[in-house]
Amino acid sequence: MKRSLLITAFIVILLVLAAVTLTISLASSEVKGTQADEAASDMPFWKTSIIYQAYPRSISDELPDGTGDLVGFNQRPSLMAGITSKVDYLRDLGVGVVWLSPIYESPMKDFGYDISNYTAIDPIFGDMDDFDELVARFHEHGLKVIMDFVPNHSSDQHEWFQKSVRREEPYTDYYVWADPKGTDEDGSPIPPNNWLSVFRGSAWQWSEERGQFFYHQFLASQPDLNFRTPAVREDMQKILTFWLDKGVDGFRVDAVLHLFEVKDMTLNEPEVPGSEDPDDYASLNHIYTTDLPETFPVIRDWRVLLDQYPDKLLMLEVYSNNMETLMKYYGNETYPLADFPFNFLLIDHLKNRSELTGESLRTTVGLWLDNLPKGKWPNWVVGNHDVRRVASRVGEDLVDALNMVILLLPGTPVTYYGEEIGMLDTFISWEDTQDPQGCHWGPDHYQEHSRDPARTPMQWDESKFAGFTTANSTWLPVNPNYKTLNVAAQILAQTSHLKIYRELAVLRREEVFMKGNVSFPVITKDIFTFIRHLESYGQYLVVVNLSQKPVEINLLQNTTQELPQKANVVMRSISDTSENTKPGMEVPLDKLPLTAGEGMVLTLSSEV
Ligand code: TEU
Repeated sequence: MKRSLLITAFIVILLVLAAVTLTISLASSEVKGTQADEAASDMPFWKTSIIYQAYPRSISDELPDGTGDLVGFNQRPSLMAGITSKVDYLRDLGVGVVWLSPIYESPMKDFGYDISNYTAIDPIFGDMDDFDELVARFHEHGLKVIMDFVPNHSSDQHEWFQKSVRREEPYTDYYVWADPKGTDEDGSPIPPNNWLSVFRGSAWQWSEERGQFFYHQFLASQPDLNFRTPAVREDMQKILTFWLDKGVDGFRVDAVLHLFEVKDMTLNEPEVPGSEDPDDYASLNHIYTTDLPETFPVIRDWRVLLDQYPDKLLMLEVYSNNMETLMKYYGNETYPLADFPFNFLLIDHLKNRSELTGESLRTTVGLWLDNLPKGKWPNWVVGNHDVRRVASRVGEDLVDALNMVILLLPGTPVTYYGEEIGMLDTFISWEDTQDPQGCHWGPDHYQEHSRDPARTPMQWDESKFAGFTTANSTWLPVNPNYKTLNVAAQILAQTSHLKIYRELAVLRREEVFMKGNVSFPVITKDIFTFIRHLESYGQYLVVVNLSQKPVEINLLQNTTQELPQKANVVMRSISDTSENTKPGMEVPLDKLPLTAGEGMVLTLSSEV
C-alpha cells in the first residue's frame, strides 16, 4: 500500500515537472518568436523575407497535362494540386514571398514571356478564380505574391500587335516599326540597321502586310512595344493597376534594359573586336538598344503607382555587370525607383568551381555592398530560369554553404525553386529541347545555350515523375536523380539540404541578421568568412571552405579582426559528420576542420 502510494507520488511529481518544463520551453520559444517578429515589424516585408521564384510550369501539375498549374486544392481536391497546394510547403520552408514567372495568356513561344493578354490567366495554368484563390490562400498563410511583368514586348498574337500591323489606330505606333534601308539583289527588303536579337540573328522582322520591319529584342513572335508612344505607357499603368487591385504584392519586371532604343534607326551598333559569329548577340556593343536614359521616367511612373498602395515590391531584371548601370536602377532618396535591381553578380561569378576562391567571392560580394546607394538594400541571387543550376555549376558539396551565404548576408535572398534541395541540371536531348534560345543555336550548340536543364519539374518524392504529375509525360523530362534527390526524402533524412535551409530561414529572422553589420575577417584562396554583428545582440560567424578538399584552418592567424579562441557551432553542411563539430559544440578557431565545400555557422560568445 505504502509502496504504491510512493510510486503514485513519484509519478505525480514527474508529471508536474514535465508540465513545468513544457511551459517554460513554450514560453521561451514564444519569446524567441516575438523577438523575431519585432525585428521584422519596422521593416518592409521584402527586406525581412526570402523570395522564392516559382516557375509555374514546373512546380505541380493538377490538370494533369504534364505542365504545372495554379489550381487550388479546394476546388479540385487531389494529391497534386498546382502551386496553391504547396502553400504549406512554402510556409514551412520559411520563405515569405513567392514570385511567379509569367502565368498570363500566352502562345508559350518563350514559355509565358510572350504575352497575348496581360490581364488573363493562360488556361494551361487555370483561370482567374484559380489565381484569386492562390492569392487568398497565400495571404492567409502570410505569404506575399509577386507577379512577373513583361513590358518590353508582347506576343505577336496580342490584339495590339495584330491591329498595329494593320495600322489601326490607336495601335499604329504601339510597336517599333521601321522602313527598310533598301533592297538586296533579290529584291528583298534590307533591315534598317545591324541590331541583333538576344536569341541570335537580326532583331528585325519584315511584315509583308504592313510593308515595314518590326523590332524584336527576343523572338520574332515577341515584338518590342514602343515606349515612346504615350498610350503604351498608359496601358502598362492600367495593367499594373489591374493586378494591384487584385491584391498582388508587387512585380518583378522583365528585360528592363531593353525598354528603349535610340530614335535614329540608321545607327549601327559597334562590333565587339574579335567576335567571329555575326549572329551572336554578344558580337555587338549594345549602346543604342540597352540602358537608355528614357527608361528611368517610365520606372519612376511605376514606382509612383505602386506607392499609392501600401507596402509593394518593385524588383527589376537588369542584366549588366556594370556597377554604375546597375545602381542607377535603385534611384536615390529623392527619386526612388526599384526596391532593387536583381544582383546577378553571384550568378556570373559562380560559373564554375575552378574560378571560385575566397578572395573572388569576397570581391563579388563587396562589389554590390560597396556600390550600394545610400539607404538602399542588397539582394543575392545564385540561380534563375535563365541559367544553369548553381549546384551543377559549382558542385553539390557547396549547396548548404551557398544557402548560408545568401540567407545570412545583409539583404534579401532570392531562391530559385529546387535550390533548397540542391536540384541539379537535367540532361535534355536535342529532340526534347523546348527553349527557343537552345533551338536557335541548333543541334551542335544547343547545350551551351538551352535554359531547359534548369527548368525541369520540381522533385517532390520518389513516385513516378517525382510527384509532379499523374499525366503520362512531362513538358520537360524529370531529372533521373529524383528517386533520391527529392523533398520527401530530405524531410525524412536526419540531415538534408532542405533541413539546413529551413533552419537558416528561421535563423535569419534574428535581429542580428536583419539589422546587424557585416565584416569579412578571414579571406584566403580557400576560405570565405563573414561576421554579422549587432551591438547587444551578439554575433555570428559564417565560414565556407570553397576548396575541393577537407581543410583544417587557423582562423586566428589569418584574421583582420580580433576573434575569440573558441566558438559554438550552430549548423554545418550535411557533408560534415565529424563528432567534434556537431551543432551545439564548442570548437577551437585556430584548428577548425571543414569538409570540401563545407559551410559552418558559429556563434561568437564574447564581444570582439
Ligand atoms: O530575360 C531577358 C534578359 O534580360 C536576358 O535575356 C538578357 O537580355 C541577356 O542575358 C543579355 O545578355 C528575360 C527572361 O528572364 C527570359 O526568360 C525571357 O526569355 C526574356 O526576358 C524574354 O522575355
